[in-house]
Amino acid sequence: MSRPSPKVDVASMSAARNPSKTAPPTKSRDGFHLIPTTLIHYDIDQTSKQGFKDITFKISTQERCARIAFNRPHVLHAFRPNTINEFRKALEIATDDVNVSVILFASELTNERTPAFCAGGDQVVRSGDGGYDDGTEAVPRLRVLDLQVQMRRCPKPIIAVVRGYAIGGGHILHMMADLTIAGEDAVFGQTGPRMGSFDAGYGSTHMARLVGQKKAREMWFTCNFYDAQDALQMGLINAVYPNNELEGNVARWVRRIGMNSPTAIACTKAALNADGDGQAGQALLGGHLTRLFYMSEEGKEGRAAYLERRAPDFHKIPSSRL
Ligand code: 1HA
Repeated sequence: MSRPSPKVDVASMSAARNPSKTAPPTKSRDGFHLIPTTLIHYDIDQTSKQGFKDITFKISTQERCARIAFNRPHVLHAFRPNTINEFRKALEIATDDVNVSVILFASELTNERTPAFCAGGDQVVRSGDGGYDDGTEAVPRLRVLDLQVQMRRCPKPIIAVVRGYAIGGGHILHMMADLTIAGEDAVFGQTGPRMGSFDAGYGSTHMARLVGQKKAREMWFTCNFYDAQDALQMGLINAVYPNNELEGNVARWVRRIGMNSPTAIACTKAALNADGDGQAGQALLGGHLTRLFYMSEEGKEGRAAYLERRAPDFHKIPSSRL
């Protein structure tokens, strides 16, 4: 089903044009500050349609944006197997939706509970048989590592929007997001070594790539917590805004990224991940490359020659001359 094309405020890019030929260089020349901070309106709510109980899932057609949010405020959005499986399904839908350019990971806040992005694995359903058991899987199982990989392979930028606690496995999910934008009440940390858990995968290695080896060891070994300014300083997050300005500023980031080339973004995301993801990372980057090559004259000549039962003549094509 096709939806109306989004009305992106491209004027905010050219409005940054300065007619002077001698104006001093300035970072505001990028026009970012001109992009509106009006809140994103989500016109499609898929939460009930998909039967989601632990998350909400909405799409804004206008802004080309999907929002997947934890919705277990009574446990500070700690996740159980069902939560993660719903997240995985919503992320798959958002990834496949050609009308979505940016995906937000967030949390639903209520006045009755401390603000939180996610407090990690739900310890109430943690099983002594390895994994977590909420009765939705045949055996104790928590597919959060699969969700992490799915986030890496998603060609669209994922932005974690963090209010309050991002702890344990919840902290790792924000690290796995491509960008993190936080409210000033955000608090980040690992608790595994204090309560009998650890993540020896991305939760360790990606953290070290983000904040460096010393700081990563400090976070894991001490289980200390860090506020939003600490996190910004150590390169764990991208930006901090006053709580009441967070949503509007996230909208600005969404609009800016939504204006940019989806292919350029997908390729740079794959490239940035490739060195850490080994052959699987290179394969993803290679997939983007092959898609582009199939659209080239050189690629098309190979197909045409095969179908026409003749030898290909690649050298007649200017772009083949390396
Ligand atoms: O390490 C892994 C994994 C590793 C490899 C592979 C998969 C993994 C999957 C998951 C994880 C982990 O996530 S391990 C880390 C699990 N998370 C935690 O250890 C954090 C536990 N929570 C806290 O330390 C604190 O709640 C807090 C510092 C975030 C906030 O403290 P505060 O403000 O004092 O709130 P608190 O009263 O503790 O919590 C509010 C309510 O939320 C409580 O429920 P209530 O007594 O009101 O009924 C509390 O029990 C509940 N809650 C908070 N976090 C969790 C939780 N319930 C279950 N599980 C939680 N994680």
